[in-house]
Amino acid sequence: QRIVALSGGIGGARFLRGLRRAAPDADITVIGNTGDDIHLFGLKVCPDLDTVMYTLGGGIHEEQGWGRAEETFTVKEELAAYGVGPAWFGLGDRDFATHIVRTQMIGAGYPLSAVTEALCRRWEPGVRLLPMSDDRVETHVLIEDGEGRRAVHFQEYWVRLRAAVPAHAVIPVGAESARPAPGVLEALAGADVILLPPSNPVVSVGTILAVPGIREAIAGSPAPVVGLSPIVGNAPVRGMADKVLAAVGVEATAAAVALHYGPDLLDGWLVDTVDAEAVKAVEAEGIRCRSVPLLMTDPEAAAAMAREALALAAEAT
Ligand code: GDP
Ligand code: FO1
Ligand code: CA
Repeated sequence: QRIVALSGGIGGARFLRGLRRAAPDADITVIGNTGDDIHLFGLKVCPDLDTVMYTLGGGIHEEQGWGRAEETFTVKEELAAYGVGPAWFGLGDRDFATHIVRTQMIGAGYPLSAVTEALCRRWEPGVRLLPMSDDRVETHVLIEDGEGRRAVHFQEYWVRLRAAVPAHAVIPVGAESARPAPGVLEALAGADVILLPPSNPVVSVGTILAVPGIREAIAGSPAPVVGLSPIVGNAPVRGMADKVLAAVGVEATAAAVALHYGPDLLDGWLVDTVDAEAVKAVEAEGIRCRSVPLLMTDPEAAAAMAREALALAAEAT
């Protein structure tokens, strides 16, 4: 069975760990969001690709959900001693090595897809991890603060400002001219099942879908497309999905997210048992919907969610 999943960081990565457990013999390709990528200290940082790679490779800081386990921050402290920032973004020593290798390879002319493959040779995530594109795409958020209305990098909005300022728009800068990375459209064309994990619908899945050709390939695929709600009980389980959904005019409910993706994209949708009342509204739009437990409290809970998603996909075939 060939499964293709789109993924952001934490929500996607934890789901994928469950999927690998639920379908150990499947051939899994992950299309990762690169709109969160940021250049710091001359280095290219890819938070979502790294979160997937570290989570599936056993190197993640489990409680935090991003970054490396057993991390230290000597380099960051030394940079701060030189007065070199930004101080608001926490890059650890172990993590720095990943960004150094990545930046060195990019400087030598390798595309991000080849670099990601090389980094994964160490981590052996058990899935094929592809960036959505080798071209630079950067999510910016139009905010309003003391300095007026301006666009900032997504990481500045989220990490420095903690999403505590009003967000008026989310712009995937460069997406319109980006091309899907090598292997992305081929994987979608050969998929038996396409999954949308409970990733952020705007700044993770939305950014991937904004790369011309990807949404079209998914909507046009004969394979069943099943998604899982990142919204449980009218709030994100963690993160700022409610804020960025509001910025694109979508309510933070499990049903509204399904309708935002739309019946042209989705064949099936899973909502949490606390959102059981959403099932009717989603099915009325022509999307099969079930309510099942959707909290990834441990890898087995994530595996149970993956089994439900695959069962719904089988029904939709
Ligand atoms: P990010 O890039 O690190 O923000 O990660 P993703 O975009 O992949 O996932 C973020 C989303 O995961 C958030 O909107 C959360 O609500 C969602 N999420 C996190 N943990 C859970 C969980 O246990 N269950 C569900 N249903 N969603 C979750
Ligand atoms: N998230 C934070 O809240 N604070 C940080 O200092 C931070 C550093 C960081 C470094 C590397 C990395 O891969 C991820 C990092 N994250 C940090 C997480 C990241 O900003 C976001 O959670 C995702 O990009 C959200 O989609
Ligand atoms: Ca992300």
